[in-house]
Amino acid sequence: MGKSAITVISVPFGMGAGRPGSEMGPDHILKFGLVKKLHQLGYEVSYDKRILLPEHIEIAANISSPMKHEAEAIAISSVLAREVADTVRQGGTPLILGGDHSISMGTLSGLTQHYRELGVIWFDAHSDLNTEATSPSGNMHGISLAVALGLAGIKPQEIASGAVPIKPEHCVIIGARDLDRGEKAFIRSCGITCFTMHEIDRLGIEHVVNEALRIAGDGTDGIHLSFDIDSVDPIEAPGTGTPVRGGVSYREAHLALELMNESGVITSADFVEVNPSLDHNNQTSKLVVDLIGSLFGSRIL
Ligand code: 5AB
Ligand code: MN
Ligand code: MN
Ligand code: MN
Repeated sequence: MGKSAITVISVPFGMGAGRPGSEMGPDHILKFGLVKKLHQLGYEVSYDKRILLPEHIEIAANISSPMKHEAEAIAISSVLAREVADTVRQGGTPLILGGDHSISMGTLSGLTQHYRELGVIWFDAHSDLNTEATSPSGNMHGISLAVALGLAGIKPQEIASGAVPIKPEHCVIIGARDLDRGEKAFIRSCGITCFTMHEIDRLGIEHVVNEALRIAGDGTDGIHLSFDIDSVDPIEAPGTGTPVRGGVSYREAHLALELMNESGVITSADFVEVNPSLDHNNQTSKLVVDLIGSLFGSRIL
């Protein structure tokens, strides 16, 4: 990432997840020294933006939808999309702190107003490619990537009028190890690249990340990193609502983000799914601060 100003956007929203707590994520990540770290790395940082649910939302969104809190997730995402689009227009680098992963519907709908051919790296134990028809849980954080790709009933244009869908060939998932049946079918048929834990084990994280950067950068005008903390092994990141064993290690996660920094092609990021109420001694919030540091150029030596 270049040394442009970073605009941190807090999104204390957790209604898209199956259990409460991720709405406390942004305040914890800020409390454990994120701004200081970014300042030390030489960035100008603004961090006073907080996205809250509008008082009146159109609950009428879709009365027959099987999804829980759909209207709320769409409403918060619409506000976030506007803020992200404004940030990009003003030349800032958006760094969004969640919140559950449903908020990335807003991040991506904001970004595509500017980046019409956006590449996306989705770092996650899951693929978040369910639709209203395939979701086993009804939780909005499990359909956000499908929405961004235009594969779900909710369309990016409903979240922000100028938004366009992400193209599947510009989208790379890294770290997957818990995929539902409908998600597997989508991945096989629609042209998304998915590096599961199996590929990380076999090829190594360096190769996987370099490939991801190549694919997400091929014919695109920007690359967004969507980092779900449940990609990291629960031994290192217990503070998350949908932990899955067998995740990327502490060093693999750092190396991945260091490589993304070195590449200089990442244009925005969101870090989501930190749930402080499930954390052990705040280790997950602290880990996220350090991981964001790596993405923005922190080095051991
Ligand atoms: B997360 C599950 N696939 O749809 C579903 O944490 C889990 O944003 C989704 O990746 C996990 O409910 C969503 C079973
Ligand atoms: Mn996710
Ligand atoms: Mn996940
Ligand atoms: Mn999760």
